[in-house]
Amino acid sequence: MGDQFEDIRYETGEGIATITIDRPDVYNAFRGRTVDELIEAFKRAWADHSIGVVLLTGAGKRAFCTGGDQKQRAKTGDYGPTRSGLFEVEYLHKLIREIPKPVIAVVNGYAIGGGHVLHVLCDLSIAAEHAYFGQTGPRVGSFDAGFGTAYLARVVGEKRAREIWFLCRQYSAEEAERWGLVNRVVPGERLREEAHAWAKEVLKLSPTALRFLKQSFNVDTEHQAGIGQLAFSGLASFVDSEEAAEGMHAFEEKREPDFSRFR
Ligand code: S0N
Repeated sequence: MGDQFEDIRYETGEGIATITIDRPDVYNAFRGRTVDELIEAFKRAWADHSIGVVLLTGAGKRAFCTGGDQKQRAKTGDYGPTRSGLFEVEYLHKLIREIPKPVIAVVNGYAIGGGHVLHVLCDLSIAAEHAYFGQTGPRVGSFDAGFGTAYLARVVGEKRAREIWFLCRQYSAEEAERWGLVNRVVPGERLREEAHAWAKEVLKLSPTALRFLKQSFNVDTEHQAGIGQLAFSGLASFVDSEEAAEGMHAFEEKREPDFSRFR
């Protein structure tokens, strides 16, 4: 992969690493390659001693990230080729938690499905006023029942987390702020500036203190990685089922799925 990123951009300056998912044609949905590149970028930011904070965002104004690339999935039944042969989104989740530097989600539009999980796992989230949040798995034939459920419930509470997954609605940035799902909402044109201001505040602080604090926050929910492992094993079987295929094809055909025969 070297320096050649195709699906993301990786930029550094003034102590900040900015990782941008750069697939605006599919609303910054990720395929296997995207996940590989995100992992590489987070590792670089971890290893680079000049970097104190990481910003994760999406290209364009429409989407932060809309999760797994459903067009790729409809075409090949998976998320496309990867370096190792594994689709390593679970490892990406762990990396966002484990990189010992604050990670800020800069939510510039839709944060949906697996893209919603990415922002939830970031330490802080700053959103544009026009951003929307939600999970879609039960509509498109997938689920993230690890950090995607358990950690989400820690963030917004059980009732709200269950609502998010059981109804698959979309929530406005204003509502997300009210629920404690994001830290701050600003007009879209001020998003970048606001994110940089937060990053600069972080950069004034002791990196060692921040490292210990982040790790101490993580300890309390570390067991959720095990739940995630179990859930991803289940998902690997589920995605090959007729039920999951109904969700996948419905998205591709731009129609409502009909799961009634699977009840
Ligand atoms: C974001 C939504 C609500 C925006 O709606 P809007 O504004 O009406 O725009 P659209 O016309 O729908 O979209 C614009 C163009 O972008 C394409 N597009 C959008 N999202 C995706 C996507 N995720 N994949 C591929 N293409 C996407 C549209 O098709 C459209 O293109 P054109 O103009 O060519 O038709 C709306 O777009 C929406 O609901 N998007 C889908 C969100 C979604 O369901 N995401 C997937 C959720 N699931 C996951 O993320 C699970 C993946 C996963 O985590 C996983 C992990 C490990 C192992 C396995 C899995 C697994 O699932 O298999």
